[in-house]
Amino acid sequence: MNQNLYCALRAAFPADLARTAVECAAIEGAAGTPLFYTWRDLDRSSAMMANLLLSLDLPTDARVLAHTDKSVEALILYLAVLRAGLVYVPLNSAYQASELAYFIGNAEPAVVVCAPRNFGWLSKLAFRAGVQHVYTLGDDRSGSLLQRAAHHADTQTPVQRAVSDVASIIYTSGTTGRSKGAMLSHGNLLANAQVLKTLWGWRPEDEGGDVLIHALPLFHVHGLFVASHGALLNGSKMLWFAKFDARAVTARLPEATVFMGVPTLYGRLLAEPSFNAQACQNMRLFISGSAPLLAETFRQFSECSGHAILERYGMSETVMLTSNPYAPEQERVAGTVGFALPGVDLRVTPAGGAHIGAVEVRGPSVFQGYWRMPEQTAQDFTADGWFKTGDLGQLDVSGRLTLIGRSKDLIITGGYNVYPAEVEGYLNELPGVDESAVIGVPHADLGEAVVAVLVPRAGVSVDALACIATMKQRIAGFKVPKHIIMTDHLPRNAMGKVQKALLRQQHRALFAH
Ligand code: MCA
Repeated sequence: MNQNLYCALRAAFPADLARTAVECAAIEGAAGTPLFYTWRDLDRSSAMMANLLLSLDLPTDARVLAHTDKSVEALILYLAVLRAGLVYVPLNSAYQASELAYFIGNAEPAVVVCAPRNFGWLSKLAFRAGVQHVYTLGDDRSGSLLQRAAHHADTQTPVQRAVSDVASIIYTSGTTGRSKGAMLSHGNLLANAQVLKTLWGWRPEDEGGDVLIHALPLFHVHGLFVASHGALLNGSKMLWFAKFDARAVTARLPEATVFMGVPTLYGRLLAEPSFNAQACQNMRLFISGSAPLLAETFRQFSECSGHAILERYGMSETVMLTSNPYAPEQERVAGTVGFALPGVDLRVTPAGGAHIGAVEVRGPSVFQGYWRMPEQTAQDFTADGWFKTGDLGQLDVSGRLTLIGRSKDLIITGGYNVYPAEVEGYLNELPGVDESAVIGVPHADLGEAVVAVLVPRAGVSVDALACIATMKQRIAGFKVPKHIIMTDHLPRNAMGKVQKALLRQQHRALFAH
């Protein structure tokens, strides 16, 4: 039996392929009228793109790297790579040349698909690295990928794939500063999508069906797998937003039933004057993840919308692991991430007798390892095969998990992971900088904001704003410190390790206003 994930998704398409699969919601002031894609469009277009990819005679595990703006065509490209049996490697569209150079060097893709505006520098970088094919894909249905695919047949039988064959590589930054490619298989993704479909009560058409508001980026697990697979595997329509806009999303809530977001999005909905219980009357489920949801946000949202947000927990390496209960009679407890999904084994291994310990997991959606990093992979699994998440947590007697912190140096800002070591590496290369420490401090909108404490070389003056401006030209904006504090030394413990907890404490009120 063909375990290609596309087969399972295609089997869930509605019988009437002429129905709308995706409706692009226009954001106020945006040009053009909303666009509609039918299920037949998804199937035909992904077949044409798959046939284009297959015409290139690529090796079976060839990687297709996508660095594009969010669009339905980018989603169709993902489906095409699945059905062509190749490996999809999505990258944050905010990444710049130095970051792309690393990813292309590490993933060694056979194909790169990029936004037309980046073709100049990115194609040079790609061809120099030995990439054979570079196509462009705009967010306005422009680009060479679509032009070339248009010449190919609109039917294609998904290439035979086994459960353990890699379907996608999701880069998740490493605490040592260099990203690691988490290899997720067709089986990993399908197992998780099937469990969530049941657990979150996705409704069949004859029970009213569902409409998902999709306002997340497509280059992470949350938007690409948890949200898109949820709708696709249920044959449900998506109301599609190229980027989150609280007012525009609120205006469409009355037509929808499910929304997934990071806590920042919930904070912004609460700040939107038109957002209220009436707008949410048709909704049945609001899900939050990717970053901790403040209990205060949970409470305010409940009061304002009449809905208790369902918080869940997952990782790029494991897809979803735990969820607060869906059933109304079971309590969703703010500040907790609920219970292990069916099929997921989860344990907390306390260190030194404390109740808090390292969260370790096993299960069908735990990844196949890090791309070309066997040692790192081995380090991140216990001898008895449990994956070490790097998160610290506490299980109560009922098995409900509360995440308490992280054993790794990580900042989650607006739902994006930022690893201080990577940012420190770039800061320390700036002229006049002796060393730096990057920390996360509380931020009302982003949850945590990236902040740097920087030590200039003796006798050298360094301008903080100039450092930020330079960093913005080198790395993705979300990683760039929102603020840089100059100091003459960094606090260190007896082992000489920078005391980041102390710095976080000292600067925790930086964005308090
Ligand atoms: C944008 N900026 C940010 C962030 N996003 N700064 C810090 N953190 C961020 N997350 C900066 C930009 O660099 C820019 O800076 C300015 O904000 C405006 O950029 P814009 O793109 O307009 O920002 P936005 O539209 O306000 O975006 C904020 C956002 C976005 C909507 C919260 O970050 C977002 O969609 N986050 C979701 C991320 C996500 O999907 N996470 C899932 C990964 P300047 O103006 O200075 O140039 S985690 C995951 O998948 C796991 C497995 C899980 O469990 O879900």
